[in-house]
Amino acid sequence: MLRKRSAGSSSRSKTLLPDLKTFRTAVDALRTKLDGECAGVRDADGLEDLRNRYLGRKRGSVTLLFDQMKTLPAADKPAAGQMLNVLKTKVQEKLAALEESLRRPATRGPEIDPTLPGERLAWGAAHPLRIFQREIESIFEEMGFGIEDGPEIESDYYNFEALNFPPHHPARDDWDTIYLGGDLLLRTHTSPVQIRVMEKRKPPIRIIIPGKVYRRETPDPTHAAMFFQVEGLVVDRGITFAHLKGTLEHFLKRLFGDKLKTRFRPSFFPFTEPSAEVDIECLACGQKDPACRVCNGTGWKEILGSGMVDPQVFKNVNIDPEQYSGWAFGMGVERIAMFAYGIPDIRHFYENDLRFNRQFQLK
Ligand code: FA5
Repeated sequence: MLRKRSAGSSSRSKTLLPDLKTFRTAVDALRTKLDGECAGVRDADGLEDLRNRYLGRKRGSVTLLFDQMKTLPAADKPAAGQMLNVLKTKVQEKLAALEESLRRPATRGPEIDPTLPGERLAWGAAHPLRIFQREIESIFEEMGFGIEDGPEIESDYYNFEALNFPPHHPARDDWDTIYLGGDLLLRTHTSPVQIRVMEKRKPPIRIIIPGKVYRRETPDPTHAAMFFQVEGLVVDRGITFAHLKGTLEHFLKRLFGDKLKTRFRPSFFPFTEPSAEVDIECLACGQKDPACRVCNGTGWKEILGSGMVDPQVFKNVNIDPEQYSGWAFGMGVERIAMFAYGIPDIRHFYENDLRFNRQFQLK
C-alpha cells in the first residue's frame, strides 16, 4: 500500500515509495542502468548529459531519490540514506573515470615511417622431392611419355584385386597399409592408376604416374611410411622386355651419368610376369663400405620394381593379351633422390628443416 506524502516533503518527489525494500530495488536498478549508460558515452557532451541526468540539482535521478527518501518511515531513513550516499559516491567515481578516459587520446598503433625500407617476405620454394620429381618427369617427357595421376584413397579392387592380388593372397602382406573402413584404403603403390588408365584408354599407352603412397612400415634410413613413387606403363603391339630394359637404363644414365652400374634381378609381382627389380650401385659408399647404412654393405640399392604386364591384368581391363603386350615399373622417388643428392637418411625429406630444404634448387 502506498504511503501518503507527508507534509513538508518536497514537491519534486512525484512517486511515493512504500518501504525500504522497494527503495533498495530502485537504487539497485539505477546503479545497473548507470553501467550501461557509461558504456555508451563517446565524448564530453555525452558525459555532461549523463552527469545532469544523474546528479542534476533539480531532476537528477539520484537527487530525486534523496527527495523520495524523505517519504519513508523515520525508522527506514538511516539505512536508505546510507544506501543513497554509496550510490552517489559510485556515480561520482564512474563519471570521473569516464572523464579521465575521454581525456586520454585513443590508443594508436606505432607511427608508420613510410620512408623506411619494407620488410622482405620469405618466398616459398619447391620441396626437394618435388624438384626431383620434375627432373624425372622431364626425362620421360623427352622420351614421349605423358603424365597421369590418380587418387591416394583407393578401393581394394584397384590397389589389389585388379592387379591380380586375390583376397588373402600372401603378397598383400608386403603392401600392408592403413585401412579406412569399408572397401577403402590408402594406396600402397601407384600401380592402381595403371588399371584406371587402361580402363578408359585403349593402347597405345605410354605414361608415367607420379604420386604419394602409404605403407605400414617402420621408418629407417631407407624406408618411410609415406613416400613418393613414379609408375611407368607402356602398352602397344610388339612391346618387349628389351624396351623396358633400354628405357630404364637410358633414364638412369641420364640421371646419374653414363658410367652408372645397374643390374636387373628376377623378382615377383602379382601383376607382372616376368618381373625384375632394378638396383643401382651404391653411390653412398661407392660399393666400398661393408658397414654402409644405405646398402647394408651389399654395394647395391634397389630403386624400382618392374616387369611385363601380366595377361590376367590385361583381361581385367578388357585389353586382349593376344594382340597387345606391355611393361610397367614403379620407382621410389626418395630412394633415387638420396643417391642423386648424396642424402644418407630418407627422414631428412620430411623434417621440414629449412637448412636442408634450401640446399636444393630447381635446375
Ligand atoms: C611396388 O610398389 C610395385 N608397385 C612396383 C611395380 C610397378 C612393379 C609396376 C612392377 C610393375 P615395391 O614395393 O618394390 O613395388 O616398391 C617400389 C619402389 O618403391 C622400391 O623399389 C623402392 O624404391 C620404393 N620403396 C618401397 N618401399 C619404400 C619405403 N618404405 N620407403 C621408401 N621407398 C620405398
